[in-house]
Amino acid sequence: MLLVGAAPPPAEPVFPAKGDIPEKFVRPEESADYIKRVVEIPMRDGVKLHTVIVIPKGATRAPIMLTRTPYNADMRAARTDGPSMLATLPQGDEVFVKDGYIRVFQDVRGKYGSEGVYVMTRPVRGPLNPTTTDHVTDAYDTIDWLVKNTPESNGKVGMIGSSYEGFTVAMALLDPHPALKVAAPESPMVDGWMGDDWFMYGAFRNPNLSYFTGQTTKRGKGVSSWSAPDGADDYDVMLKGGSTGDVAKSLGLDQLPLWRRTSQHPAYDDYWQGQALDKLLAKNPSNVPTIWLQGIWDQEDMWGAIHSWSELKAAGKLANNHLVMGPWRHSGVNYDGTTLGPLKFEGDTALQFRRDVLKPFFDQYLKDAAPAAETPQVFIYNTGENHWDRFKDWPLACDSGCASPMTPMYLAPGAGLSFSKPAAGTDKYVSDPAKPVPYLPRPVRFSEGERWRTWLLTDQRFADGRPDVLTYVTEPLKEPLRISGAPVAELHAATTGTDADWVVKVIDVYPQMPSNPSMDGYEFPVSLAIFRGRYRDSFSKPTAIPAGKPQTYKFALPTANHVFQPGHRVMIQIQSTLFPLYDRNPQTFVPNIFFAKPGDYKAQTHSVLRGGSEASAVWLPVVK
Ligand code: PG9
Repeated sequence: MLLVGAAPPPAEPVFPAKGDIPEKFVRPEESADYIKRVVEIPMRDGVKLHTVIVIPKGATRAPIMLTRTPYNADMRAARTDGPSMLATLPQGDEVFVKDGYIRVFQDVRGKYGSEGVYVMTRPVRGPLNPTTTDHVTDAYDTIDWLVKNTPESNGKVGMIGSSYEGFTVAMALLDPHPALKVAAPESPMVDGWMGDDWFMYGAFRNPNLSYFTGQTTKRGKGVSSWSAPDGADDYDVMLKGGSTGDVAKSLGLDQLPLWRRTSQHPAYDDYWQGQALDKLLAKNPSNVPTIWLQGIWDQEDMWGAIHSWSELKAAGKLANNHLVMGPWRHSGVNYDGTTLGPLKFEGDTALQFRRDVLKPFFDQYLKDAAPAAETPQVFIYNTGENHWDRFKDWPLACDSGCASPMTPMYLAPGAGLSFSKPAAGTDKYVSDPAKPVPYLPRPVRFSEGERWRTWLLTDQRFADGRPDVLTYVTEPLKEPLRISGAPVAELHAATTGTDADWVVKVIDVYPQMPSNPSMDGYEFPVSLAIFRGRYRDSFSKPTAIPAGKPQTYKFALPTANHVFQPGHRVMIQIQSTLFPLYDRNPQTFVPNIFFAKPGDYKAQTHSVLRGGSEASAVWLPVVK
């Protein structure tokens, strides 16, 4: 508001005795188009949680959108420090801000401004949490307070958030407050062992060491532990560092309960199973309309959304649960979705989703008289044809209960691939933990944000010439080949060692692309996973691999909705490391790989069997 006829400020000497920075500066409320109310909301145990409520000026009967965060609520509600609510709140909120929503960010207990004890992704009350509070109760108490104390609201709350913030949304669904009318867990961290953040099928993600210190050395922003000197290659740093346990110790992580706990539970034991939120949700399904969403190339939480949705579907709760998978990196839904790595889309796919699907969905349940949104049951980007697909169900192909069965693509002689079972044979490679296959072309630096965010889309040509990577490829396709579901790797393989990791990648090999030469010959990873061999028979009870005896390793790769176009080729690559992203398997069975000794790391020959009765294949969810 323009102040007309304002009195001049008080007289000021030519030299300010206390300097030019006042003790406090308060922005006049009139200059902003919103009110920021900072409150400490009491939980049932008396602990107060720091909460920032941003209200459009003049709001009445406005819906509330709540995010509970370990990443600093004050900061989350202050993208810029300006007078406009649109600029103050995150990019992903814009469609809601433009329509008058009230936005709330809250620090989870024990982080930043909130009181209480912080426990990483605090488990639900029970065997893993003997206290009286968890994210279920804290969300409940917060919503209860908000609807009673925000007179500008209509008493209806939606929860939204990505990753850790998505985890807190999913937790709230275990016992939702009646005012929680809609939810969007975005890339929620749901199962830390199977594929979200900490591990993938038992292989540990080394950059977590830095996340552990960043999150748990201080109530506020923690220390960054990463030690690589400028210009160094984290590949070398991690290799010289020894086991992940050695590196953790050298960085001081022995002082952190989170590291001690994680390193004492390398297998999928009760500790991890008791936190698997997809299973907990299926046992206590809510009626809250929910959109589960994640990026197709989510480099951090590839497990949570799709598995939560699938478990809820299996529990008969399809009606109120929707699935969205966009062509995004981790949390990409909240940013610009026009490009990703080498891919260029038709328009901003993230904005399209937020504006055309998410916002109408939230409106339907949160606004007083909003029309019903036509929310697709399943909304998945087709990454080969470059458009959104709407489906009534998902996947389109699977082992049983789907429109199409899975189709095996067998490893064939001469580095080929075949839909029919070939004659028996073997391919071998030496996997040497002293020279692990990198996950990105070297030098690798964990601190390079853009490379981390797009590593899952990296051209795999850097790997396929290596002697420790098996590469199989089809002839150029004559017809389009569509896959809609999760590919399943079925390897029959032997090793001279007693443990091994297996990495399987499904790759789309581009032909010459005259109109897009940067994609000429690009080996584009459609879906890939790493699997720790000791867990082939049981995730909770690892066993040594009998040296020289073929074993079966069967595991699902991340979900894909992709069309391999005519002229493209399908490629499968098999290797045993994605270093230094994942910790090295010493290839000698030891009780706990975190603490393997230098002498345990041994080069071993791995043999992958083709054809005959032990025909290795990748089962593709082919849709005719
Ligand atoms: N992927 C991050 C995370 C979530 C939960 C636990 C640990 C890390 C995140 O982006 O929040």
